[in-house]
Amino acid sequence: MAEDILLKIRDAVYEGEDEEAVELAKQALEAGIDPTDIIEKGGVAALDQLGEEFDNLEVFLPEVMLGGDAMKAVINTVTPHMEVGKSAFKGKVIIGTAKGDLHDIGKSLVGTQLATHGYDVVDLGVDISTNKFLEIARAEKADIIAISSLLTTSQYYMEELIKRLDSEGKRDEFYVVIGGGPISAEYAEKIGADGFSRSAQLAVQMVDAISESDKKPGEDLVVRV
Ligand code: B12
Repeated sequence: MAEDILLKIRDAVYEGEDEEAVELAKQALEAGIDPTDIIEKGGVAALDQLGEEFDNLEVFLPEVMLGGDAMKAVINTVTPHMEVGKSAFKGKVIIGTAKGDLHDIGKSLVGTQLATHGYDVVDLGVDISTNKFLEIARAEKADIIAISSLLTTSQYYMEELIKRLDSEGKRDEFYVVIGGGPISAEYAEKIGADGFSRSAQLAVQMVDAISESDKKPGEDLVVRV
């Protein structure tokens, strides 16, 4: 039963049928299916398939755009049903997608998961420059800067931000955590990030581990894949 609805959601997102996807997501919630499963097994699976087919020139940008819109509609439907963590305020996170990159679905999921697990999250949106990340993180007195990148051309800005902190002699000002399609643990280690994870759920575990450790920013890489 649950598998059936999730497969139908996956098909609706793949086809870019946002109204049908929302209707099915509501049915899934009523059937007691976990909102995270609806997002991951329903929507993300469809986007992964679209991404692969886009790569192979089997589908084109309009189809991917419609799929992305349907996914967002599903996320908007299910996120109000995610349980808010009962834990006390754990720290402030500034999150955004790197400069030149307009992909916001994964970034928003990470932000939502962190917010529902006790973090105070400021979501800056997409196409965020290094200057803007630092300016707002300083104004907000953030603990953690979280950067998402889905394009190999935008991932460089993660490195740029860490280099900037280093060159200002302020690497210990913020923990910097990163993620997104082309990002790997090796890349995170290479640029001296503090954390990397492969998914939004694992991002919570990774950021929790950072918050609970007594390491300073720049001292250790925490990976959850
Ligand atoms: C949907 C989509 C789009 C939509 C975006 C809609 C939106 N509002 O976001 C649209 C159609 C607009 C789009 C545009 C483009 N796209 Co696009 N897109 C995708 C697609 C199919 C899915 C991305 C997605 O949302 N996945 C679902 C989410 C949930 O997964 P995720 O982002 O990876 O996030 C998870 C983890 O990575 C992690 N995570 C993510 N961020 C962070 C951050 C932190 C701190 C942490 C800890 C973890 C974390 O947690 C998330 C949740 O579990 C991917 C293919 C793919 N499978 O990734 C291509 C893809 C990313 N796109 C691609 C390309 C090329 C483009 C375009 C350049 C196409 C074009 N010719 O115009 C443009 C770029 C526009 C721009 N300047 O950004 C390529 C990138 C290739 C590359 N390596 O550089 C991909 C890989 C497709 C492909 N196979 O070629 N795209």
